[in-house]
Amino acid sequence: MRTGAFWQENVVYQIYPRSFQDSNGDGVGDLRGIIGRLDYLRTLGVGIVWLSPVYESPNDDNGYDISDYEAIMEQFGTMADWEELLAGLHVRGIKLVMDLVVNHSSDEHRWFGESRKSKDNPYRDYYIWRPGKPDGREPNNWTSFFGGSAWQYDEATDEFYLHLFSKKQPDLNWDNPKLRREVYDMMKFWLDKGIDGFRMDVINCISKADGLPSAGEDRYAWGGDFFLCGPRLEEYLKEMNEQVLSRYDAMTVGEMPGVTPEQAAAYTDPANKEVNMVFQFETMDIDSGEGGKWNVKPWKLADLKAVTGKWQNGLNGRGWNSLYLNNHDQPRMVSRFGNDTVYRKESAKLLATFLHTQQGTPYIYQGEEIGMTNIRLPKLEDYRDIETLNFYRDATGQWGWTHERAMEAIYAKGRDNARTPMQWDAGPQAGFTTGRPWLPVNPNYPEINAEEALRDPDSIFHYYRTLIALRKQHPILIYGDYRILLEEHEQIYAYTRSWQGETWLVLLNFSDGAASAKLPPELPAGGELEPIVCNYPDSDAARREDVRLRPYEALVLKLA
Ligand code: ISL
Repeated sequence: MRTGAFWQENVVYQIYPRSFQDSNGDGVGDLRGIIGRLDYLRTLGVGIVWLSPVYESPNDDNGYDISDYEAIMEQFGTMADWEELLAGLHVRGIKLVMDLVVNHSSDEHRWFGESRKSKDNPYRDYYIWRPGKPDGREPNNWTSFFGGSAWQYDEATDEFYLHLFSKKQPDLNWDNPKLRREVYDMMKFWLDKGIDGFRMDVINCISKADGLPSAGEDRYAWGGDFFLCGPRLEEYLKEMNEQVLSRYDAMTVGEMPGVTPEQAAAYTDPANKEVNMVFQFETMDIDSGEGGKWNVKPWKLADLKAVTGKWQNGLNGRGWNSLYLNNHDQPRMVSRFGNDTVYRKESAKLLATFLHTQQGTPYIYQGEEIGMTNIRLPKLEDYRDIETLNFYRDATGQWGWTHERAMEAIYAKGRDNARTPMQWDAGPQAGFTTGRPWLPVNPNYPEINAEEALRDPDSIFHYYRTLIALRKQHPILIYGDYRILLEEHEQIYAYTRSWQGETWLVLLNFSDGAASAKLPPELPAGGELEPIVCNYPDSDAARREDVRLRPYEALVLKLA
């Protein structure tokens, strides 16, 4: 395990530009909007910004469908605006990480326009084309992440192309060295402009199994076994590192659905020269039942402990964890893992404590730092997310779900929960736009907004500042070994962090009731407990062997 890298010692803040700040009244966030909010980020204390895609895109999937990798989306501004943003971040000591979306492009990318023209076009092999089965069916039975077949028939050449996401997101063919070269050149284009790294979208999907075999006998089936962490993934990551990343001081975080701790330990082991971190999905799956995310089941603290332990221990001493509980694809964490009504503040702070006291790099998703919550939009037509809309179609069609059941699933898991505009103040449209926002503002903005959070010394925002500053001062929070205590406790999540002879104790009451426990006697020697941080004003909750915690109380103590 390495130590001392900037991407280990800083906290990352994710900006979803469409929803962050609009500067020109068109209802869509933009680069100049972000530029106007840089001091807010500096006040928070984050050291790295991850910017979701700002490239030219027809926005079938809000910028994750890119039609020109080296141009800025007109709605967001110009390259000059982007350069000003980069400079504005750097002047404040904040690094910039861009989104790299190269498992697929947009179908409106020039490469795809060429590729679909003819079977002998020089760009044909930039994508994955196959003839249909003799009976006219798709080349295999894989379904896409967004529902339906992962293949789209194209008349011009009478073949199908593969799209693991929407049909406007054709998969790039990584087995083609020419395509890989194009991607590496594009990465250099941005690195040469001075960026500090990449967040790599579904990067573990780039190597598909030879022969693209069907997944079983069903008409359609999830084919993840044949494209998640596929046969040549590590080869391609190493090549990318050798050709591009090793020549810059850049960080990488690979988004990897389905990745295991064993795989991640290899991918993030510095000796292997692949990526610095991965985003795993096991934590995000603890409230998913049979058949995936939409089949919502209540999550259990035991599962959170088990998954967290697997990752904390699995990567310790070898690779490096990324720590997140929400992003632009996930519901708001306070609504999902906390309590967004009575104990919103307490539970948001508890979850923040949990994230910032594990080994790894914490990621904050915009609005998390003020405790933004999920939204319930009354009509399906109010939703914009392609995954949500496709789900509703399949659920109420093929699967026979009622409208009510589908809407409840959307309220719990839909991606637009995270995409409502950032709540800046109590003015019209929460200060996000002077126009009509592309997605409604959450009606709770008069109470939950950044201006109010800055004013209130007890706010979630100021608690995040404290945690971020603590992590900077105390390497034990960054590098310390994790060890769970009270494993069977149903309300309390307790663990220690140990580093260079010191031990800290983290106590988290994940319930809305009071909780108590006896601390195990085998805790490292020493009787005194010095409180470091607590989400309640007075922190006398713990004595040496007897712990009492109030609802959602979070307490970090130093064992002296
Ligand atoms: O959003 C999801 C919810 O569980 C996933 O299915 C998601 O699509 C997957 O995690 C991949 O996400 C990334 O790639 C997608 C894009 O829509 C997401 O916004 C992005 O984060 C395709 O580029």
